[in-house]
Amino acid sequence: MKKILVTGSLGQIGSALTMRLRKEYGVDNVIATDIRHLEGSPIVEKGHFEILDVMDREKMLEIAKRYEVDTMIHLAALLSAVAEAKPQLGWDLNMSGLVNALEVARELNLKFFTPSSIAAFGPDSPKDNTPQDTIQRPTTMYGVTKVAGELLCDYYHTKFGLDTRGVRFPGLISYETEPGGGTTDYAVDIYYEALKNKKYTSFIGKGTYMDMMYMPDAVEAIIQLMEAEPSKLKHRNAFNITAMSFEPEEIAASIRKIIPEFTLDYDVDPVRQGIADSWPNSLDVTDAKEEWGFAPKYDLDCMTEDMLEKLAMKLNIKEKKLIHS
Ligand code: AKB
Repeated sequence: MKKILVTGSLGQIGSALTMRLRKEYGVDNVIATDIRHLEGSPIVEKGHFEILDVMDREKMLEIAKRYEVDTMIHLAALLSAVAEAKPQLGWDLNMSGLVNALEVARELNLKFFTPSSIAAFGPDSPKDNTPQDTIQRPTTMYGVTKVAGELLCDYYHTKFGLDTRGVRFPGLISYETEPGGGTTDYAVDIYYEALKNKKYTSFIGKGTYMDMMYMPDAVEAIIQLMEAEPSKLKHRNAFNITAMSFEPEEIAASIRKIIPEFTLDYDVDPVRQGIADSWPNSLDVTDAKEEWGFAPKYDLDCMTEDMLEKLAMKLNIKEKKLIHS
């Protein structure tokens, strides 16, 4: 990758990734785009930034040509709970946005990355240690767009020789930008509430295991996969990756190591619980390790410590065990 166009750069993955890419490849070599402008954001103010609605293929092509990019990282999409509430919009945005991005990539012969998700699996997939290659019959609109997206990216690779690559992200946990409308978002909200109110009411029920990963590992995984030697890749769209699998009581126990008075209760949201129940408990990541050396660094306790420390700074909250002398 030399010059990279990012769509959805103000979103949860985009805001962490854009800053990391600018550091790695140079500020002038990363073109951040988003449908909205965000006053005061370093993504907007500390590098190239363009307003782009991914439904507008002409403008996407014009920006890609003007900056002479060689790589497209297409992130703009609706997450699971929002796409379930607005399925037509979920299909339109997730699929038309992806087709536009792939077409621009085809015309300019760009390297291409777009994320898939654990949502690409469904209730018929094996629940534990879900294999890389297995049955994928998702029951959510988001999942349908993710499976279709994986197939489409593989199609552009085999039919047109485009260098498309992707991962199936688990729930991503980050402190920079809050996610919007995902099923795994409880695992982000819980840290905010632990610091602010020392208690959290979970919309995901006790005993529900889902795969998760801390954002710094997710960002490194994208860079590592995009820089991997193409001849080593037997798979392309998309690799299972995860760093941990936990249920609400386990993240609460991890938080209690730093905030002992933290309490957790439940008010389960049937829609998001239904989505979570249709997803795997844990993924098998052997192929990502073997084909491009996937190696996440953060486990649950390391992530909790870093997350609470960074969030406490951001929210200006002083927490005894987080104050290092
Ligand atoms: C969501 O919950 O929708 C996302 C995902 C797992 O893709 N975080």
